[in-house]
Amino acid sequence: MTQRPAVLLSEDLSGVGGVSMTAALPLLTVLDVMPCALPTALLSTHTGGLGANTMLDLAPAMPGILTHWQTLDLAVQAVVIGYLSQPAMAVWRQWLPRVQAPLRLVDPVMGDHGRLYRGFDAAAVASMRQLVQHATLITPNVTEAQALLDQPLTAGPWPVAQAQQLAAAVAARFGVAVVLTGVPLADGAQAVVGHTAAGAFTHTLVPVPGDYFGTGDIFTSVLAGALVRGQALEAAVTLAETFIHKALVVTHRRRLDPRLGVAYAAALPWLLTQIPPQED
Ligand code: PXL
Repeated sequence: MTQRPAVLLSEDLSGVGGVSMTAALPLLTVLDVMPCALPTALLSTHTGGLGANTMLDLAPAMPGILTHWQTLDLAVQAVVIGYLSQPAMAVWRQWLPRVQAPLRLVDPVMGDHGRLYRGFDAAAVASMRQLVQHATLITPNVTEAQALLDQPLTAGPWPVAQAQQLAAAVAARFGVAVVLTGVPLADGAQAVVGHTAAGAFTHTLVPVPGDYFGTGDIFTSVLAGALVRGQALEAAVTLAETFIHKALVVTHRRRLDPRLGVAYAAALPWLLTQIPPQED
């Protein structure tokens, strides 16, 4: 018997809103890896504009789940960590150094557009600074990169050179590869800036209007899946960007409520042509 490469995915399960697990699990499955889902909290919705969400913290259950999984001989090729509340962050600060996986991808979800999300404060940022040191790759947006570096949060727009410096500074401080996402540029375009020990790259894209929830979670899932399926970092970033763009074009054209996430089904056939399922 063989196994698909396992991707340990740990973030919240928000029932409504198209973020985190609900967005990520189908994508990992489509990319023909085996998601191992470790929800960190159960929320009625995400925290961004759908009213008074409930939140059940699942952090106390996480060590037991991880301990059980260690007995299963899973071929864990990647750990992918997204939105975490502080108790779950504390669990991962202890466990991430112990998990053997070639890719440890932390999306340091904390804020956007120059502001921290509801529920995040200086203590959460300090905890995240410790966690990202144990990652191999992180995918902050500009606000999160500034928070990690203890810089004042600004909304942009950004000159490309300054965004490249920001990515380089985060990479140097935490000793990780960085993909800085969603950088707003003065001409209305957006940049994605990669900075790794092996080199740097900058992509610019024309953004789709609207602020759709789950975009970063989808980007990270496709990136992780593509990396585990053997793509090089820059190619995997291009794939994730292109997928999200195609999905957003359709979501926008259908006039879907941006608070309810991205309707990415129409972009899946394209994704499958880029990374087809394995046959044997
Ligand atoms: O998509 C990021 C995200 C994930 N999970 C929760 C959120 C958000 C963004 O607001 O609230 C619970």
